[in-house]
Amino acid sequence: MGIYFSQMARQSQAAVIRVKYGSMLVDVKEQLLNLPMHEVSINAIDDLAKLAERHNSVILHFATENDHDYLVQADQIVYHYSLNDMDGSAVVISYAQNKRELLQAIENNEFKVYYQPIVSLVDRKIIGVEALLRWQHPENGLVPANEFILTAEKTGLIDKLGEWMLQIACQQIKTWQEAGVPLKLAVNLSQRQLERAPDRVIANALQNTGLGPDALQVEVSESNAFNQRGKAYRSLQEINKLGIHISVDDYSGNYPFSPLEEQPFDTLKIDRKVLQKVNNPNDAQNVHSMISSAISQGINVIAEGVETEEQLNFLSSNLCPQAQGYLLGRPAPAEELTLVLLDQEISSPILC
Ligand code: G
Ligand code: MN
Repeated sequence: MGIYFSQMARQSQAAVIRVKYGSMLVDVKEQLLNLPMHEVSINAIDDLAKLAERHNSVILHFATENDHDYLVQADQIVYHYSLNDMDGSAVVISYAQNKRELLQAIENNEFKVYYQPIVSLVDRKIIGVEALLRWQHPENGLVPANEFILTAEKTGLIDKLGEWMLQIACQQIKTWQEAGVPLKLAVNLSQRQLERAPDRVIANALQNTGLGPDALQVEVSESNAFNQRGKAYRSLQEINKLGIHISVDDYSGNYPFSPLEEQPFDTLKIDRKVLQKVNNPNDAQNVHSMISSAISQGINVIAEGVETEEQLNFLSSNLCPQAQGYLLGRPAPAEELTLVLLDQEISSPILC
């Protein structure tokens, strides 16, 4: 058939959704768009699908909160079909269908927890891991979280998935700790999860697995960490009371921070997009200030998305204490990481 739909949410994460085309449900795949010169409006999605077929092209789907734009690009023309959520039956069908698929996947044990190393730049040792959800799809292979998390959020399945993942990850860290590897665990919590009293779920996971609260670091978005009037903010205070640490994920400097005692988080994770710009002297200066002012106020810093030696050198020379990224370690299943961790302990055991 050769027709794929692509969704690249303009502001939020990209996700795969399933869209009805004729009597079929078609998978949405990611695709980059080079905007051409002319734009033509199309009145029906079926007409757009026919155009795509004729030009042997893909349909791109962009979504903002309420609007969906479907585009076909051919011969320097972009054909454009616009859909509002109010009449977005295609989108509604896609969520219902995907929810069934996700439920099935939970039942079939197709979700896996991967762990990405967080490394101390002082001695290059792995001091923690970030738990990341992956879907081992029977046909599509390993699916990263950003392709299904949107559906999981919209359908509420994230609650079930999040609870399951927390339990598995806490258990794994406890196992590593018992094998002599003193690791910390970072887990992401979305706004929806934060708004639904996550302290109970977290306390349960800690109790069931025997993991100490001090070993747990909850990662939350900038807006949740700084918006003191938000519903999520109260949960952060409750989580804090349990002795669990909080870090600001994808920190880009949009919100100024104050000293440690005045806010619920104790760690900033510098967004990889910020790190990608350190070639520019101005941006480098900003990152330098971000690191030094955080450290001087007792806030820990982890640089995310380290991919090159240059970035790593920059971080080391600017005294960034910790980092994470493909250069230092890709997300991996627990079994794979166990070998690396044990090896690390044998070559330089931590003395208690
Ligand atoms: O938003 P958050 O920082 O939690 O996102 C983590 C995601 O980033 C994971 O899906 C992980 O696979 C991905 N990731 C981790 N390290 C790197 C990296 O060095 N480069 C890129 N592009 N992505 C990374
Ligand atoms: Mn994260």
